[in-house]
This record gives sequence, structure tokens and C-alpha cells, in this order.
Amino acid sequence: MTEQLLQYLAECIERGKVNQQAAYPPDLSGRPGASEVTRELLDNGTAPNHILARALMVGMERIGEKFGSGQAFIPDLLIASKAMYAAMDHLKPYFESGAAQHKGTIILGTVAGDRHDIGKNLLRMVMEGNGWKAVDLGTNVSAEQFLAALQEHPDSLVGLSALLTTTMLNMERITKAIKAQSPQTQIFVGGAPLSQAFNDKIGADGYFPSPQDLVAHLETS
Ligand code: B12
Repeated sequence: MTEQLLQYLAECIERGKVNQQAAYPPDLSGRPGASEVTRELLDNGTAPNHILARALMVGMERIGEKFGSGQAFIPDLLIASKAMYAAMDHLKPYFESGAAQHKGTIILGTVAGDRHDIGKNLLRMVMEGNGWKAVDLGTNVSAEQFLAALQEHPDSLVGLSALLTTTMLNMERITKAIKAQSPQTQIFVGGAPLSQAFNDKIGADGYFPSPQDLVAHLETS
């Protein structure tokens, strides 16, 4: 049953079925959408991380692949994002629930030229849920904006997100600008096209495929 719901939730994300009321896509009219199915899975005791990895990310990957091969277009990505956010609204309280202690501050943002914010927002939720204060600079963030935030919060970590191969170059520029001014600041990077090799090349302090992996690293270092 859980497996079927996860599969259906991945379909809701991929095809942009936001909630039961949503008329789109027409063949799913009247059926539950991403919002209701996520709620049901949580109420059945399915772990939020499991829902994220086994359904939400799967749906986003699939629509991304279709887009990459010309079978889907920008409006399809936008409606999939809307469904993703409808699901994330239910996960948010679970990710944020542990925010009692203050372990430090992380300045985070999606780098200049890049408007993808879903991964960055997940990073914020998970960090806050694990006791970190997040200073979220949003998307399309320049090196100057990161440096200004660091002046205000000098002992912070920095988390950079990039989803485009083109904006990975800006991630390199931003990392170098921060390290030039503040060599001791730890910079962590993430986003679908990244790798540890890229992290090493640009002189950042760690690539993590998910925010949970970054948290695990910080707990042990
Ligand atoms: C949704 C989406 C969009 C939406 C974004 C909506 C939004 N509010 O974010 C819209 C429609 C706006 C969009 C626009 C574009 N997109 Co787009 N998009 C996607 C899609 C389908 C999903 C991205 C996503 O949200 N995934 C879900 C989240 C949760 O995953 P994530 O961001 O990777 O984050 C996870 C991890 O990476 C990690 N993480 C992320 N950041 C960080 C940071 C740190 C520090 C850590 C530790 C972890 C971490 O944590 C998250 C959870 O595990 C991807 C396909 C894909 N597979 O990624 C294409 C994709 C990224 N887009 C692509 C393209 C080409 C574009 C456009 C250029 C299209 C165009 N012609 O205009 C524009 C660019 C606009 C811009 N300037 O940014 C390409 C990029 C190709 C490339 N090689 O660069 C992709 C790969 C699609 C494809 N297959 O071609 N897009």
C-alpha cells in the first residue's frame, strides 16, 4: 500500500497534480494530488526522508529527464514545482521540528544566474530542523551579497546551491571571492550537477548530495 502511494505521489509530482481540487491533468481529475497523498503517507507513519527520496525526488527527476529530451516544457516544470511545494508544505513541520538548540549560523543561497530554489529551500528546512540558524539570501545571489551577509554574520558557514552547468561557474567565482576575503569560512556546495571533484576543483569545503548528508558531516566534524 505504502509502495503504491509512493509511486502515485511520484506521478503526481511528475505530472503536476497539485491537490484533489486541481483540474490538471484532466485524466487525474477528482483524484487525490501531491498534497493529500503526502499527508496520507505521513499519517501512515512513512518517514519524511523516505517520502522525499522515494517519491518527490523521483517525480522531479522524471520531469527533468522529459524536459531534457524535449518531451516536456517550462510550464510542465513549473506545475511539477507547484506540486513539489504542495508536498513540501506537509514535510516542513517534520524537518523543522528539532530547532531547539542553536548550533551556529549558515548563510545560504542559490548562486547568481540561477533561479532554482526547491533544493535550497529544503536545505534551509533541514538545517533549521537540526538547530542551525539559516540566513537565506534567496536565488540569483551574487558574491557581493554573500560577502555582505558574512560581514553581518562573520562566524557563519556558507551553503551554495546550483542546478545549471552554466551557474556552476558562478559558484566557483563566489567560492573564490569568499575565500579571498575570509579564508577560514567553510563553504559547502550542493545541487544536482555537482560532485566532490567539482568541490575540490573550486576550493570549497565539501559537496553533499543532500542536506541530511551535510548535517551528518557537521555532527561528526
Ligand atoms: C523544477 C525545475 C525548474 C523550475 C524551477 C522552479 C523552482 N522554483 O525552483 C523552472 C521552470 C523555473 C526551471 C527553469 C530552468 N531550468 Co530547470 N529544472 C527543474 C528540474 C525539473 C527540477 C529541479 C528541482 O527542483 N529538483 C528537486 C530538488 C529538491 O533537487 P535539487 O535542487 O537537486 O536539490 C537536492 C540536492 O541537490 C541537494 N542540494 C541542493 N542544493 C544544495 C546545497 C547544499 C549546500 C547541499 C548540502 C545540498 C543541496 O538537496 C536537495 C535535496 O536532496 C531540473 C531537473 C533535475 N533533475 O534537477 C531541471 C533542470 C535543472 N533545469 C534545466 C534548465 C536547462 C532550465 C532552464 C535553463 C530552462 C530554460 N530554457 O529556460 C531554466 C533556468 C532558469 C534559471 N535561470 O535558473 C536543466 C539544467 C541542464 C544543465 N545541464 O544545466 C535541468 C537539469 C533539466 C534538464 N534535464 O535539462 N527549472
